[in-house]
Amino acid sequence: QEYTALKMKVKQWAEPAQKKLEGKIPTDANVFFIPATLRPETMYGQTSCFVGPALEYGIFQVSDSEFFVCSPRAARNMAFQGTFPKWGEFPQVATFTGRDVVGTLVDAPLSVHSEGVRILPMETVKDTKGTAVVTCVPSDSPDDYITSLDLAKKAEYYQIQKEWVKFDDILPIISTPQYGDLTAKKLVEDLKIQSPKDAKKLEEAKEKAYKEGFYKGTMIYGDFKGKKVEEAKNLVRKQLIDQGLAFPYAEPDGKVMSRSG
Ligand code: ZZB
Repeated sequence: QEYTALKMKVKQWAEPAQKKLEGKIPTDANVFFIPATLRPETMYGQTSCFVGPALEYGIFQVSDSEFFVCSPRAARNMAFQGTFPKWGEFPQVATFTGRDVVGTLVDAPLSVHSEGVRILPMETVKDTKGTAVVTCVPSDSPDDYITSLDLAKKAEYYQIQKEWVKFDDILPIISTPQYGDLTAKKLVEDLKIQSPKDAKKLEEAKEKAYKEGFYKGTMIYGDFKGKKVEEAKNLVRKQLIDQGLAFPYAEPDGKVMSRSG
């Protein structure tokens, strides 16, 4: 199983990021946050995009006008997968922490939120997996659901604006026999998950959501409405890649191979 690396174009930088970037990239450059996802069929339901506030991120130059934001580890991997023009090279033009980019407004391809979504902090993002950028789908990812709930409840503590979380009415995109139209919400409630730090329960919820969603889920939103998730997954992925909105990304250590679906 391979990740889909999504291209979320920056529309407006948060101020601290803007300052660190000054003079480092052309003013008309296109910069993209690159979340790695295993669920391309859920992209309609994106409401925000997470970074680890304490983690280090780089801006990497892909061409004269195109730059990617992700962890240096992920950029290195991409450099051996043909993402950058020169094999093995991943020119880094700027560095910042996740905290610096919180509040940045980015485009979320396929999302109902066509006005864009905000970069928000998620303490549990690991920089040993994917790109350390995680797109948030609270309808189908228990981690995203509980983190969004926590951010909305404690906006002040997290130094964000409550409106940035977009948690008020979550769009149902996949229906499953066991968990209904909002799989993540149902599992968080059933398993009594209280906080984004309930790691063990969240792992269980994620496994259950993956299984039920992949094998029993039906799309109830988007271009492939009515199709089984098993089939829609690759159709949405291909559509995103064909439109230049995503590209394949693999982890070299084979960890992602263990995941079915
Ligand atoms: C959108 C999405 C929608 C995701 C969903 C999941 C679900 P896994 O299964 O452990 O290999 N992710 C990616 N990178 C990271 C990271 N560095 N730290 C924390 N979380 C990360 O993880 C793959 C999924 O975990 C990815 O797919 C991403 O969230 C997140 F409806 O993207 B996903 C039931 C899960 N549903």
